[in-house]
Amino acid sequence: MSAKPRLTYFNGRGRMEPVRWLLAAAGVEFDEIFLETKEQYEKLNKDGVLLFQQVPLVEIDGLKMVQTRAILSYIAGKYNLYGKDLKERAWIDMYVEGIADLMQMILMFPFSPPEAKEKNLDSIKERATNRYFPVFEKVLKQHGQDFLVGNKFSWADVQLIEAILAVEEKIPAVLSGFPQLQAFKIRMSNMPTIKKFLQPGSPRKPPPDEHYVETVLKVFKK
Ligand code: IBG
Repeated sequence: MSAKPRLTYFNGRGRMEPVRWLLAAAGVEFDEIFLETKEQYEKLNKDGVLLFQQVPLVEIDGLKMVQTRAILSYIAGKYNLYGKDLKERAWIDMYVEGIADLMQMILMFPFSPPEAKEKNLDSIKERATNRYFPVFEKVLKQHGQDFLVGNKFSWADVQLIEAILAVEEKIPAVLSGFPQLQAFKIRMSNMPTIKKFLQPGSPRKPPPDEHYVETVLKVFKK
């Protein structure tokens, strides 16, 4: 049996959360090291572990991987969540990148100043409702299948359920005009690996709080 992947990041969502989601959805257990201090981060750099002096870091199959997209596509390929051919892979990539653009707004939200929060929340709602969610509502309606691509569970499904739940946390009624996405959410939440990840005690991280924001700022303070 090969060793569990080892994830190094903050004890919070940030850029590592989609990696946690994808591993969990694939049914893969992992270990985590949490960055709490500047010294830990400096030591990783001194030891030459971080290719671009950045986390997330994922140690898997003897690789020390950085760059979130590279990490995710490696995991998607390894666990057969990346389509059956190049064209399916292209669709998965397009969906995943679109969702990542929406998630970028959510990632940055906890770091925005209090006076910008309302405007940023409105932007998230506007983009989710008018740009991103309609795409997935339409594709699910058109093909009538359970999953986004190739009638098979993929990385795109995992990213979408993560995004739906993250947007709903901020804007509870956001799915009201999207019946296909409501059904998709229920289907995905009932998949055994995802169901487990959504239960208390799983490695899924809670919404960002002040401690998380302070830790990130402290660790990267120049
Ligand atoms: N392209 C890289 C990736 O996708 O992995 C970017 C990685 C990145 O920005 N890492 C940050 C880092 O290590 C931590 S996540 N910074 C140190 C440096 O010197 O660049 C920071 C982040 C959070 C939340 I937390 C939202 C957006 C970024």
